Amino acid sequence: MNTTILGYPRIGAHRELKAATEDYWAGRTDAAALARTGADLRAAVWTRLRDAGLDAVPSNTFSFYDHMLDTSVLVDAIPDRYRHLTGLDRYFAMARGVQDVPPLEMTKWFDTNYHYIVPEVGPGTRFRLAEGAAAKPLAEYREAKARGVDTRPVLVGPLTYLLLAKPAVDGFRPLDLLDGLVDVYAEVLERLAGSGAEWVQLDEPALVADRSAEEIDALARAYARLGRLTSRPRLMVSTYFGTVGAGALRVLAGGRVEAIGLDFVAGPGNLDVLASVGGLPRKTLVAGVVDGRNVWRTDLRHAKATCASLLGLVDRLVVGTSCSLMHVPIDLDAETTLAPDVRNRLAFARQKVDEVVALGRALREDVPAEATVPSGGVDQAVRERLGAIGEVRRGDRAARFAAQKDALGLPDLATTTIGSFPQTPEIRRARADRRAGRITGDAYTKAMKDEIAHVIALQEDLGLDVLVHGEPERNDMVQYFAEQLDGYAATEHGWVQSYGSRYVRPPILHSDVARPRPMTVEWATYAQSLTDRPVKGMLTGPVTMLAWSFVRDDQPLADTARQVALALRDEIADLEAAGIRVIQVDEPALRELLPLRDAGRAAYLDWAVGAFRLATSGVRDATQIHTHMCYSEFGEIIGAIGALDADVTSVEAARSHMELVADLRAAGYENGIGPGVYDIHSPRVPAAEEMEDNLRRALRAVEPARLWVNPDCGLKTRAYPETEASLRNLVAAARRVRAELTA
Ligand code: THG
Ligand code: ZN
Repeated sequence: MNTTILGYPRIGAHRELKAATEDYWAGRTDAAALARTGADLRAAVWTRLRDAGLDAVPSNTFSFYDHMLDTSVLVDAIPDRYRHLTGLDRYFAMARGVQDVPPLEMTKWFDTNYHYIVPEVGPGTRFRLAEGAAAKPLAEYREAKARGVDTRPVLVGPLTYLLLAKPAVDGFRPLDLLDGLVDVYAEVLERLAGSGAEWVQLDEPALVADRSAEEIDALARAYARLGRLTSRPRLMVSTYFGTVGAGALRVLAGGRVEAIGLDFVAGPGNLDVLASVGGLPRKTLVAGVVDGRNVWRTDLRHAKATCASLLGLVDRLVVGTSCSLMHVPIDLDAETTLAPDVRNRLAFARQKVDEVVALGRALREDVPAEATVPSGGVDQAVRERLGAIGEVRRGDRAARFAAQKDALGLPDLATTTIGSFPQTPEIRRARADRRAGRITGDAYTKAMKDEIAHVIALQEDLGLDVLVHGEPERNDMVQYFAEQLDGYAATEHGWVQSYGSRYVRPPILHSDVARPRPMTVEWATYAQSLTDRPVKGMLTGPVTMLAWSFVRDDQPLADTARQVALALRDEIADLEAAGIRVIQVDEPALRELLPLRDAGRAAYLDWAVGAFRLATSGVRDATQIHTHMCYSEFGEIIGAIGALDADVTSVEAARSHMELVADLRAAGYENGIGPGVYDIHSPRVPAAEEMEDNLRRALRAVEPARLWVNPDCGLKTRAYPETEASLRNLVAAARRVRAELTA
């Protein structure tokens, strides 16, 4: 092989996979129809990749839901609660739950916006190779071969699989199951060899995070065992999303695997690590020089130079992508509305395959490769303003607390919601009609204002203290702002899988960011005009605006974050001037961008916190800044929460029994806290007593004036009946606990 890619999007150019799975779940089609769509999608990818001229085409990159879940099924890591089910029913039950059986947990795949289904393994887990279609790498290899494409099956490597698994019982160590798991992988490899597979790709992205000596030993043991198999395909171990650890690379370089994949985009340190272990004089290096995670065209001349600098260090060089292309949209050619100067800078999955092929040819034939020097549009005014901004900090905490108490007159245990209210079919229809030009701007505005008036009246009736306008005008909290900021472009078809059948269409941040006009002021002031109670202005924070977009790579993320922050700072000033007294700046993705290695974390948190403070520090003491985060385990970032210096922070806490409140306090956080008192991710209506218990528990760690009462996230995915009932109980709970405190 001379050229390859590590993986390709599986959702289909027209989101065929989403339609097929959702039709199956709704009972509109049967398993055979779903299987047919799967087979068609796989065949289309294999033939496309072969016809594009790649020397080696991956298989088993398809999935009906998630490749980690597929791996759990492959090795029969099925928790007992799903054992009574079989086949697809069992598979989707593990992903989504069924009546009375909750699903497996889902979490972020490294630092991407993709979510995987977390394996659950414990003392009772006995790995064994699944049969038939569940032995998916085998089935897909044979299926591709029958269609005339000899592929390289891709498996999640055994070490990464166990390092990402969750113990079924406290104290259990998944890595203790390694030997049994490797036995199953050995069987898979033998069977693949028996079917004619020449290569297999084992993905070990866990090797780019900090790893203990024990974990490196486990790596050595696993690959020594697989390497010794007498009948097996050649082994390619791929790492991606960063720089591989020197210890891990030394093990792989000295071991029996035939090829190693390194990411030269997210892991610029890989060149040094490679040199430090003496190169790979007897192995193949798959050099990931085409970015699999971002949408920019590759500077082929630069990539060719990188490859050339590697040639002396390795036996053979293969040109590849930095990681699977599943993280980028499928085809730039499907886009019709992008400005030419932006479009010229872009490459989606299909175009990136062509880049890999072109680069392979340029190296082989030693012809010059085309240089692309990407550069975003410059907004001199924005740069000058940012250069002139000095220290960003708000006034003294005690003074702010007093000023806000005066200005807002809120009770102890103040009640509020996170921001969005249910997005009814009528609201979605109005937005779609507006996009399609079926209704006028005025009719759209009226529909939104009617909804806002309804949400305000409802909240007054419920007795909430700080109201929201409900965000009916927003599709996605990032897309909404991106559409209104200069420097951002939207795609029409640029879907990327987020989890299962849920996809996102990340906007593209290509140039300096500026705010041509206010973005939320009209809706917020309209809502405020309907009530005497404070209405929160609602914004998305700078880190989340970057985390959920494709971001220019021609300047440091920190600089781009400051530009977004400046636009938000202006928006906040306008909201304040228009009489909005409480402003929430959400940062649900703050933890997501945390570097995988310890070494980069302090610098990241420094700019992330700096951007938040730049956005929020321009207000008077009396204006209250809130923030919201969608998780309950803060881990490495808990200290940074205090540094954000928001007046109130709401978090998900219902499922952790409010322990988080004490954790935050212990980490030095002293401002207001709104631990979610109920879980909005299910339609269940919690009793007031349950929420009262949560509040009493929280009060052990925070004083009543700093405790806020709210659900754990926005309500846009819920329906009105359960939302109304739950919020009624929430207000009742707050009132009862307040009464206890004064008694
Ligand atoms: N916005 C963006 N990224 C995100 C989230 C978000 N990443 C993390 C998390 N939230 C992912 N969660 C979801 C939840 C729902 C959907 C997608 C990601 C979803 N998507 C619709 C679908 O596939 O049917 C399409 C939505 C649309 O029409 O825009 O429901 O909140 N950026
Ligand atoms: Zn949330």
